[in-house]
Amino acid sequence: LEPWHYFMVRLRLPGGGVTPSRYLELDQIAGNYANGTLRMTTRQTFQFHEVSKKNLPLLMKRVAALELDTRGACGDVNRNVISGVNPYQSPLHATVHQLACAISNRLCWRSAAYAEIWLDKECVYQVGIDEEPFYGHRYLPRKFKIAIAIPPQNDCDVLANDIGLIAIFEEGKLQGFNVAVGGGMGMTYGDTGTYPQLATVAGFVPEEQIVDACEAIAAIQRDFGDRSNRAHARFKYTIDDRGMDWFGKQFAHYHGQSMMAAKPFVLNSNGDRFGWVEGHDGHFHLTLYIHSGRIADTENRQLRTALRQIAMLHQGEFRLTCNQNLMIANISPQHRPVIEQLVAKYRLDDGSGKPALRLNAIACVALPTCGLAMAEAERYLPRFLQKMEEIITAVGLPEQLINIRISGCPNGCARPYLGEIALIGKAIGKYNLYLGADFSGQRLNRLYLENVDEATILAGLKPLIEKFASERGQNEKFGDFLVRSGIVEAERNSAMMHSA
Ligand code: SRM
Ligand code: SF4
Repeated sequence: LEPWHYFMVRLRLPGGGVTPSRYLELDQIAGNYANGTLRMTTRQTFQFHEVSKKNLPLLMKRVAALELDTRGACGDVNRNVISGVNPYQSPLHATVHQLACAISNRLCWRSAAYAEIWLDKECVYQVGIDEEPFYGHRYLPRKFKIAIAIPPQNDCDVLANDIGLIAIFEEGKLQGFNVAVGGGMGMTYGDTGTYPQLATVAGFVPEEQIVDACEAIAAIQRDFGDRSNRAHARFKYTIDDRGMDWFGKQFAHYHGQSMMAAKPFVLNSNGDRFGWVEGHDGHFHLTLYIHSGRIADTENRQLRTALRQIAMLHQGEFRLTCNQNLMIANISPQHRPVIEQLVAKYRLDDGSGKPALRLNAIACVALPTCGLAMAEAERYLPRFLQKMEEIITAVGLPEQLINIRISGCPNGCARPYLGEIALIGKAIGKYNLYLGADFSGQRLNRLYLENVDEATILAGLKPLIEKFASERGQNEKFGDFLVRSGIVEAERNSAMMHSA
């Protein structure tokens, strides 16, 4: 008898789109080979959970039959390139989406071993043939992440990535990208050499060079990243150890020319926009709030059934956001009423209900499937939200949006260091409370309370929310208020990580 192992499988889905017919197949795969749920992630793709060893090859073949794959969804390679843009919104958005796919394809690993192992293809490896012209035999020192934002939206938390591309456009025409480097969220408790960090804007690269530029930057990390210590192997440490001047010189060498001076840009929010939006061609797009990205049928809500019904009628696309939510994109005016009926019938959440706190709340998977979890996250979020909603409603602010992030451990899969309020797991029922990020993904938060239970967290937050309600400036956000009123310090560096 073998031990009972099960697997998580994550798709590569650059830019996060699937057709309704593919969605229906993925839903069926989740039912046949996984735990009957689909999980949308903070990097815009689907995960299947609890896939048994027996079902694993069957699942992989079904995924391949959809012309989808899992290459680069995990491992020490470039990961899913994320870009919260909806390509149907405007020609500019479509171009940016195509670039996300082009970067993903350029940095996708090529080894035929994938097909040999999962798709029963014959071994084609020949000595002397270079299967991986970019990655070579050793791939990258660590995972590598790229995101693209179109200002003023920062719905992908662009600065949390190894490479963050910020689109620069004039009169609706894409000029190129400001390129930020060295972002990342993960840290390890007790290891002060590890820290979350926002990427630094290094300069501007014209549109036609951006795919090459990303390859050049990934090659710098491939050649200089730390291969001796995995906790120090992310690109942020490669850059911090050597400095931005060093990076600039390496970039000029690897890319063949220097970056130009960065262009001005403004980012004003890092959440999703919910509800209906009309695109440039008169088609509609509906973004739904999905609690922690989990598509499941439960006693209270038949979400999986509802989305299946929509997929059977919908002729546009399903688009995953970088915040675990779902957009039903490209709905013709004729089809809008039928989608509206299904949204109403299944009581799907289009963001119009109050309190509004849940709309900017993200939790990572954590228990029971994540082997690294120290505390609950996805399963704890509803309870925490309910408690916070009571507090925010009592002070008369049911419409207030606050970025709330919960991660079950300091790896930071919910990008918690960018939460105005964040809980990061320490032990079962215990969290570190971080406060004071901004609302646009451009300021990290600070540790406020360490290793505390729910009662202590709520007792700490209640007076702050009350103070916010009575003393906030017009349109002031909670995180900014905490900084302005001196409750948390504005900026921090790695040395400040462990103190309030
Ligand atoms: Fe993550 C590892 C889930 C986004 C930082 N992450 C894991 C693993 C695979 C646990 C493991 O290695 O055994 C988790 C699987 C849990 C499960 O049961 O499904 C896991 N990460 C997730 C997801 C599903 C969270 C979610 O609830 O949406 C996200 C999937 C992304 C995707 O589709 O590719 C996810 N992970 C992130 C992010 C956010 C982002 O990329 O925007 C981060 C922080 C950004 C960063 O990388 O710096 C993140 N995950 C990590 C780390 C820490 C990396 C580090 O530099 O220290 C680990 C652990 C590791 O790599 O050793 C990790
Ligand atoms: Fe698991 Fe930690 Fe990532 Fe949450 S943050 S999914 S607990 S690795």
